[in-house]
Parts: sequence; structure tokens; C-alpha cells
Amino acid sequence: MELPFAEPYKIKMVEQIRKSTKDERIQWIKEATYNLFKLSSDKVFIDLLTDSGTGAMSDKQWSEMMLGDESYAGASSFFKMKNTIKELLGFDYVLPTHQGRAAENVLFSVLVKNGDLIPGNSHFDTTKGHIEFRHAKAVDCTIDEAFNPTLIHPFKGNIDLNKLQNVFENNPIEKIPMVIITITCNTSGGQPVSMQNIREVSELCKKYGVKVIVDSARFAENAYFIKVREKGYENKTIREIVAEMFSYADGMTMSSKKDAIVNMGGFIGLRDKEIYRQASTFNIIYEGYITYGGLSGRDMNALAQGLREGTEFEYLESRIGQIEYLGKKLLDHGVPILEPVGGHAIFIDSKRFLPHIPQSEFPAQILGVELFIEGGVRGTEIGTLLADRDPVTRENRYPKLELLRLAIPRRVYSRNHMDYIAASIINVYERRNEIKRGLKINWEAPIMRHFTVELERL
Ligand code: P71
Repeated sequence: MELPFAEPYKIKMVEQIRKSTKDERIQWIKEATYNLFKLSSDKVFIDLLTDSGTGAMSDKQWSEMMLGDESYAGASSFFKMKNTIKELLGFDYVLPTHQGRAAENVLFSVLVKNGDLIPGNSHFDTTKGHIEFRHAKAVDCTIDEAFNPTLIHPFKGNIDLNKLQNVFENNPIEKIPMVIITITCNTSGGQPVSMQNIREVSELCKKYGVKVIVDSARFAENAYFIKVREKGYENKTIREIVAEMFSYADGMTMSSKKDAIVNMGGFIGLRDKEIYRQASTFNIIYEGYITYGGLSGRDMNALAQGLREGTEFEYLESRIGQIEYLGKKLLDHGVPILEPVGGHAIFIDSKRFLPHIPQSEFPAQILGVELFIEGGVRGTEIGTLLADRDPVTRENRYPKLELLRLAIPRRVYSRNHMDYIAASIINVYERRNEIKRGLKINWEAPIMRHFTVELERL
């Protein structure tokens, strides 16, 4: 008999989660004005709101917490983190920040000016936010294949080189300080970028004198996909692939809450001393001194250890295998999801799940509400609510994809939980025709409305 797959870790500490009744959940979600962000977490049985900061640290990471050096300047914990980043990712200059968007804030304070254009592959919301806040524009150059939810393509996060070259050719090049490559591309479904694409983007950028900055939140998951999908990399280690990926970049921003498997933290990695010097000033203003940047010494220790564990093949195989397992179960039951499944989440395609509900009634949000009622499973809408209104016309923006994201925290849930999640979704799918209408907005904030919006059933 072939030995079945089993997780490469065992459990030393458990955290209780509570089941509830359907009637309770109907009441709770109504009280939360049909906004999943407004549910207190004790009402959620399986929480798939995000994979960010929700992972389980290892015994080694917890041990590192005890060894943290809390000196204000020059703590040994900083050097442990900096040396690990140099060893694994190759950057000489490192600035710690409290999380990923803080790294963006500090670096963009140096690199982004009013009127600039920043091409990339479907920039993440906070990245776009920090660009637009500086009156610059994020230009999406993702390959067209990414927007077809059923098309199988190994690297749907890739940048279209023709689109990128067009941006370079048709704009003053001094208005384009950098290209941002997001690995994996969260916005297009946790889809990876190939090594070939990273290399070719970097070559094109060199030709035009444009910097390459990698938004690296899920860099290790990206390296895993390169190993298993890209020719020539099957025999390389994850760390060899990681080193090559970053060798094409001038700098990086990192949300350590993902692939460094910590609950809070981030950093910037740079090659250029002058940019590092300028960024240091902003780091001191916004984050803290340059050797802690909003993190405790113990946090930096755990982060360094997390980078090592996050770049181990066995761990990545088990993590991404869990998502593939859930995806396959759903596909076997005909549930429409984004394919191929990405590295950190399943994205349910609400346009095909609830084709009778128009985008103006927030189909992905009502699907999230129904899934919570069904099994106490919490996902997050990536659709019309998140897309927000056009800043000028104030009309709803209707995105091409209307998705419910189920992000899987790292090392937290078991295969039984995956089966439970799948059954909850399949049950909703079987009664999809009973879901006749969506939701309407009763109140919304002028910007980033999805966090606080108040909704009502139609
Ligand atoms: C995710 C998040 C975190 C999040 C954001 C907004 C609402 C709910 C949860 C954060 C990312 C990311 C990429 C590619 C930068 C950040 C910001 N993602 N780049 O997917 O995915 O990092 O959260 O540490 O500030 O749930 P930060």
C-alpha cells in the first residue's frame, strides 16, 4: 500500500473553537449587518478571512521569542533577522517595519512622486493605496489569461511584457521609478510568477533604467510553484529558487505575516545604500529606530526563524497540498472556483455560483453570508464591495471577477477542517437556487467601505 500524505508536524498546543447553531448564526450575521468583518471571532468556527498573521508559530519560533534582545539600538535580534535575510534573500540593507503596508509607506516615501506611474501585476490594495495616496498611478500589466477564471495556465501572475514595454514607450521614463512584481499575485488569486517572467521583466527594466521591487508576502509559495511547474527548476531547492528570484530585484517589501509565519511584522530589503539611507529617515519617522522599526526583539527573532521554516519544501508541499485538496473536493462536486488553485486560498467564482444575482446586489458577499450561516465558516469578499466606488463619478465599480476568498492560515487547520469547509460550501451550492436576492447598502464609509459597510438583505 502506498503511504498516504501526512503533515510534517505534530501538535503541541491546542486552541478551542466553538460550534454554534444555524439559528444563532442567522441572528449574529444580521446583528453584524451582513458584514463578515464585524463578526467577533468567537462566533466563527473556521476562520478563513485571511492567511495574514493567522499562522501557527513553531516550537522553535516560540523558543526564539524567549531569546529576544530588547535593546533599543543594535539589538542582536535585529542582526539575526538581517543576517537571515542576507543569507536567504540576498539583500545587504534591511529595515524592519511593523507590517507589509508600513514597508510600502516607508519605501514609497522615497521612490514615488506626484504623477508617477507604477506598472505591476495587479497590485495589492494597500500597495495601490500607498501609490494613489501620493497621487501616482498603479498600471496593471498582468497577462490577460489571469482574468479568465477557468483557463489553466501555470503562471497566471505573470506580467505581460508587451503591456509593460508600451507603458515604458508611451510615457516619460523619469515618471516610472519602479515596477512592482507581486509574488504570488494575491489579487489575481494567489497565482505565481515564473522565474522566466521575473528575469525578463528585470531585463526590460534594466534597459529602461527602471527599478524592480518585489512585493514578497508569499515569495516562498511562489518558489514552490516554480519548482513544481517550471522546466529546469525541478531539482533545485526552494532556497536556491528564492535566491535566484530575488537576484533580479533591486529591492523588496515584505509582509512577514504570510510566508515568514509570524503574527506581526514586515521589512524592506535593498541593494542600494543611498535609497536605504533615505528610507531610514522615513523609517525613523513612521516606524521606529532603524534596528527595530516597530518590532520587538523577540518578534525579529521569530521572524528570522520563520523565514527558514517557510522556505522548507516539506512545509510548502503540505501547505499548498492542503489548498489543492480542498480545491479538488470542490471541483469534484461542480463548485465553480478559480483555476488552477492558488498558493494561499480558494477563490469561489460567484458569477457562476449565483448567476441570477446581479453584481449590483453583491453576489460574493451574499455567498459569504450564506457560507457563514451554513457552517460558521468565514471568508472574505473580493468583488464589488471591495472594488468600491469610482472616486469621480461615485458609481459602483464592477470588477471582472466577483470572488469569495477562503484564505487558509498556515499550519492551523487539519484535513478534517478542509472536509468540513468543503461540505459547508457544497451544501450552499446545492441550495443555491433558494438564494433569490443579494444585499443592499444602508451605510458606507467614503473609502475602504468593505471593512465597515452596513448591509441588509433584499
Ligand atoms: C490579505 C492581506 C491582509 C489584509 C489586508 C486587507 C484586509 C484584510 C487582510 C496583505 C498584503 C498582501 C500583499 C501581496 C502587501 C500586503 C500588506 N494581505 N502585499 O491578503 O497580500 O501587508 O497586511 O502586512 O500590511 O489578507 P500587511
